[in-house]
Amino acid sequence: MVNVIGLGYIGLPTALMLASHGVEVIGTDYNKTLVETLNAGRTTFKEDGLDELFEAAVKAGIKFTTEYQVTDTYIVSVPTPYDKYTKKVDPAYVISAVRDVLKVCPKGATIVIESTISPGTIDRHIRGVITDAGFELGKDVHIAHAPERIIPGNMVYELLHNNRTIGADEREIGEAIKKIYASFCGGEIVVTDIKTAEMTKVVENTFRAVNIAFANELAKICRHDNMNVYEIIRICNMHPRVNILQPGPGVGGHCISVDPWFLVGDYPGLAKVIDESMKTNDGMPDFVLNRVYQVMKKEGLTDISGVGLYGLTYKENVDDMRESPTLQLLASQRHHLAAPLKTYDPYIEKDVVENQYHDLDAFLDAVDLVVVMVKHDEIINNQEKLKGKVVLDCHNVIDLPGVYHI
Ligand code: SAJ
Repeated sequence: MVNVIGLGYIGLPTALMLASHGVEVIGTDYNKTLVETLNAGRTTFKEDGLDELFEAAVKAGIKFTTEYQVTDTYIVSVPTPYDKYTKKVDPAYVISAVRDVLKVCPKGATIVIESTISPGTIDRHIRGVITDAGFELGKDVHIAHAPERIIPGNMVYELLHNNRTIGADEREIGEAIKKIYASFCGGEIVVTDIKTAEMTKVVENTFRAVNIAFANELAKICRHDNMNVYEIIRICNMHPRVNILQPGPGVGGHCISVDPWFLVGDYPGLAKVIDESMKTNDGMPDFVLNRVYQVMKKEGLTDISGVGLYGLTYKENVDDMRESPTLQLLASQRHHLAAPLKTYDPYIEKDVVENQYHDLDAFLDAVDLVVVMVKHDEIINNQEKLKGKVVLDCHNVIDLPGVYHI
């Protein structure tokens, strides 16, 4: 039996996937309300295919509880925030989950850490917790790292098809864990050592962050000298060895806007390109705000309360707002303006900010200038509703005459 610890964005789909592919699974989370919701037959966030997967897993017998189980395999999938000052990973949740596992696990058990951690985290923070509790590593308890790589918005597909990496001290343990993941994962599963597995995960997200920062910097250069960044990137990407990502209003989510900082925090003075890239991406919401003022001036608009931000989530077609560029923009404009800008997002039903609308038409009626912060399908499919509005399209998805870009 596998005990999945942490039933959030990654732990829940992973537990469901295992259960619906014949592995006996119990999911544990210390959040009582979350466990109650799952036991009442409801999922806790929106994701394509998640409800169907949930149904299949429940049919297969998955259980949810707040209790840690006595078993031979644990998969720990708890948050790993970063410390905003030191830029280092904060392993507190992982440490406390491992401590709790050690209270119940039998001898010979394997603890798999799925949470993203910076290279050396297991050496520095986890091995000591295990030995301090009186367990001999590699004998009483085995440790492995199996970082997830799925993308929100396409999680179910990517769980089934992505390649995976498993880091372990002993080959046999790596192979045993590989077998468990291979129950559902059709991709290649590479077994390596723990530090390599830790580093590869962080490097993948850093690669994407640096590439997006490059695109954002190009957008700034092109804006400065009146060139079309989208056309330039499109043509450059026709070269067989060039693949530039897209500029945007900023980088959000809990991965690409966070993980690269681990390298900056751990290797200050070495991770220079990464440091600059993160600053470039973090500066994009302010760049958008400046662009809003430029557009207003050009259009003769004087009332900032007529500006509306379309989209609150960190990217399209998800309901996750962590580190969202729109929230970053609202936080930075708070100091300049009396009232926050108007916002609307079809995926956010709860009131999370002031001046938030819950209906697209009502939102559009209330504003003169629409800033497309998130390219949800809703706005792409309803772009005729933007006719007559001034539009600042931060993603180059609106095909109407006179649209402004970042
Ligand atoms: N973004 C751009 N330009 C682009 C692509 C994305 O500005 O061309 C922005 C998005 O709007 C968003 C942010 O970047 O704000 C991040 O979105 P994303 O879709 O690139 O990635 P995430 O954070 O949803 O998921 C990433 C994925 N990592 C990689 O693609 C290398 C995913 O595979 C990881 O599993 C996930 O991080 C994670 O959990 O680490």
